[in-house]
Amino acid sequence: MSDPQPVYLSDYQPPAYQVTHTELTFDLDPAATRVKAHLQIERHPGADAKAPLVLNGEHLTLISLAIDGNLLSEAAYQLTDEALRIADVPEAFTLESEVELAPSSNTALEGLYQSNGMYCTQCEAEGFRRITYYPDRPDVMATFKVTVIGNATSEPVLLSNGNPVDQGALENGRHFATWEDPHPKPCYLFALVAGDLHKVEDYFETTSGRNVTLQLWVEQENLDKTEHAMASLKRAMIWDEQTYGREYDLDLFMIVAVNDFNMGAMENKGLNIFNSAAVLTHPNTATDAAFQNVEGIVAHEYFHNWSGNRVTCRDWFQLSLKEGFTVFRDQCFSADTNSAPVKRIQDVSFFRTAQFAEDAGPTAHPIRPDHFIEITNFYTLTIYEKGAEVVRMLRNLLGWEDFRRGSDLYFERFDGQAVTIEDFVGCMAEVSGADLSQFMRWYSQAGTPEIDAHGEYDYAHGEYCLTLRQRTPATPGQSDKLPLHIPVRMGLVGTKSGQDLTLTMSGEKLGKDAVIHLTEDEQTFIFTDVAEAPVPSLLRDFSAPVKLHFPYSREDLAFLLTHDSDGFNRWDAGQRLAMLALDDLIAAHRNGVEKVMDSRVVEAFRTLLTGSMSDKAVLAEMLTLPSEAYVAEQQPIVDVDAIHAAREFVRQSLAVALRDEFVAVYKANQSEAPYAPTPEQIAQRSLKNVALTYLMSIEDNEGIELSEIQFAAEHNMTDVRHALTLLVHSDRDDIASPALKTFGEKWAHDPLVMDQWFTIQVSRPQSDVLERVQYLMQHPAFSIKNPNKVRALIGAFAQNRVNFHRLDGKGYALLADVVIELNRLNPEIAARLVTPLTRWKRFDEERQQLMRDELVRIKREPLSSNVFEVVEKALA
Ligand code: 0A1
Ligand code: ZN
Repeated sequence: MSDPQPVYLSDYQPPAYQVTHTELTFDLDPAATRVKAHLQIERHPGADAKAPLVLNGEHLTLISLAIDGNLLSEAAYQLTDEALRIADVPEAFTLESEVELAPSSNTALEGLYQSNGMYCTQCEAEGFRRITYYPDRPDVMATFKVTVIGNATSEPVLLSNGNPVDQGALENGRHFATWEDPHPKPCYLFALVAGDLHKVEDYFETTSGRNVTLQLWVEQENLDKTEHAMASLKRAMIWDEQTYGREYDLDLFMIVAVNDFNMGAMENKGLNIFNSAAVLTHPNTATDAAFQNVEGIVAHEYFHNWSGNRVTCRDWFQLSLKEGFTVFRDQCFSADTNSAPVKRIQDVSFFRTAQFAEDAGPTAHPIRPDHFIEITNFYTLTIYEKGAEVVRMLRNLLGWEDFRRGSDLYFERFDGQAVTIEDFVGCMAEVSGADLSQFMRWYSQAGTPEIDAHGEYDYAHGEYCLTLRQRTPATPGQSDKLPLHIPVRMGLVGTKSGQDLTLTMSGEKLGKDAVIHLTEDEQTFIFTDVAEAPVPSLLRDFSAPVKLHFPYSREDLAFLLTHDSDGFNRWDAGQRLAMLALDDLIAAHRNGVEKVMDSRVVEAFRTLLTGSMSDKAVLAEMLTLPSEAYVAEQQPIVDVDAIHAAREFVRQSLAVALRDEFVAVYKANQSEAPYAPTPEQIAQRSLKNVALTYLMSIEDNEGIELSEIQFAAEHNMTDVRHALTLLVHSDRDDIASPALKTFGEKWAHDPLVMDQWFTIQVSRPQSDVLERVQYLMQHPAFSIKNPNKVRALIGAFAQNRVNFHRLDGKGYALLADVVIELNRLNPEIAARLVTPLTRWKRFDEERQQLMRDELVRIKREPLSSNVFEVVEKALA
């Protein structure tokens, strides 16, 4: 067998044939579903009259094929494992086909599959080709009419996109429903759901007066977990009307929850399908983080109705066109709905840890890749989150008003079309008159740009001179990088006044907060009339997705921590201060020198804990140390044990020094109020739980007691889970083991809670974790076929830095074993799961060797194209 080959953006050709209308009939059966397709097809006016018709199709058994009613003999077409080719077709015709497929044995969860007995589909990116022979590409857009036939008892509910137009009983206990979607769509937005589902219904009236029925379909036992998602949906609908002027365009909007799903959710037209973890919440079963996640994902999928569905992507290289824009939209929605600074801090903190690592690893790629082997490998943090940062930069460069005008133009001009990133950026340039040609490099250049900055204050002339130098490190296949257009939002904070100083450049007053544009390799910016020595506050609100290096002293950082007018940079100053202390301690640990805590960090924390900071949510973030993963990201070679030891030392030193303050903060933020996922309550709970985390790092008696009480009170899952985690991660197994047992028994019936139960256990730092993972893989609640379980147990274990990176290599071997098994069952999940091993270059030689050995072992297997692509890159 030859290796899978990449496709290239530069090879793009418009389709020779368009499907203008698609009619499908599904006769559902677990092992032998029949799908009849009736396609109206037209040759593209510009295409060669002799162009063959080539349709994608995989894992299908062809039963019959006809053109304009005439059955085709086998000689009239060619069939391979991946395509159906008909050499000679008229200019316009109908193609009828019938195929058979087996949903019950579809463990890849792409195309039509069964989850808990219920039928559902996942077609993005290239799953539709597992349903019928079709030009499975996003630039083929058709209207759809779909009839679903199922058993009236086991599948009382039959759903597809658009509006229900017919339904009725059939012989043998069967029944049918017919759906019509008037909006032309690419086949990746097709969806079908059939099963024993129950609905919660609500209504929404759009600004122009359209009455929309909103339905959330779930299994019966989950009916009490739908309220938050429904409320979130309505908030998202209003927000998109008010913020982007976008209204919903059908009379019905449906969301379905399924247990087996590869990703978070899917924006199928009018019929969003959700991983149950991304939609179901209840105070007793879901944490605050889960509530916020659900709100964001519901909004994300809803926003796709315009950014993705009405205007879609020409080809999959343009994926960030819909994903970057939609993530940016959902981030702004969540910021508006909750605490804006906290949302930004959390997003950036995750981004700098995980996307920076991706950009520095063997699978680094631009937000518009120029080739790929397997598109499902490109649903990445780069395409999504870096894509959103780039859209955010556009918003900041243009200002909201022009950005909104650009967005209006984009939706209006390209409605019903499949377009490119140039089309989007072109609208932004057109309405604003901005020259965005250099900016376009953000789409084609991979890697995280680094800015080396330094500044000098000239007392005599009252001038501050800031020099910025940019470089983007080489990434695989891209050694030479060009300078990018980097907007740097900044201020100069006066060290005497503690206030932002007015920025004056070349005689022009820019205000107290301004954006300077770094476009060259190196540029110097001279600010005049600077009356006092300043500390620069750079890259405010993380104005560009870059690494910024500035030689801040610890005093500078302590100053910014309390004086910066930008909330994000106040937090960042605290993180930088903690990083400096951690760097020293990592070095001390390595050199076997006694560790000494930096008193400036202790004092900064004391100020925070005893000060009058009113935003508790931001305060909780400021009291949280950079994660081990983030610290690792800053090291040239990751020293797993030194990082863990240093971070524990800082935590414990802070807990010892500020014990009483933490107890006081905990007590001041306890509340008996009934649970609500409001920003105020969430802020209070996070602050309280951060304080408890410090107390538990020293196994303080009062901390243990408070954790036990919090666990037993069963007030809400946020508090219960946090307390249980702290107990399980402490050395007090005498308390933790019975608590885990109680929790596991109480929630044995609830898969989403059991996921949390798995994660809590395998993320503890103690050295028994590997054995626990092996043991839990045999637990009845675990199934390797369910992606949520795999993520909760195996994925979480691979994030457990000290245990996954054990020096005997057993952590790596366990992951490789699971990857090998999943490679056969669910290649998409297998390819994601292998990621931690691909980062081997970042570790010491011994670990490098062990990780490589496992990758080589995986490579010897007969691999799916998904795993092949990732492992091949990792070993290159
Ligand atoms: N478009 C969805 C994410 C998604 C992508 C691929 C999937 O299967 C391969 C499933 C969902 C979103 O952005 O939410
Ligand atoms: Zn999306």
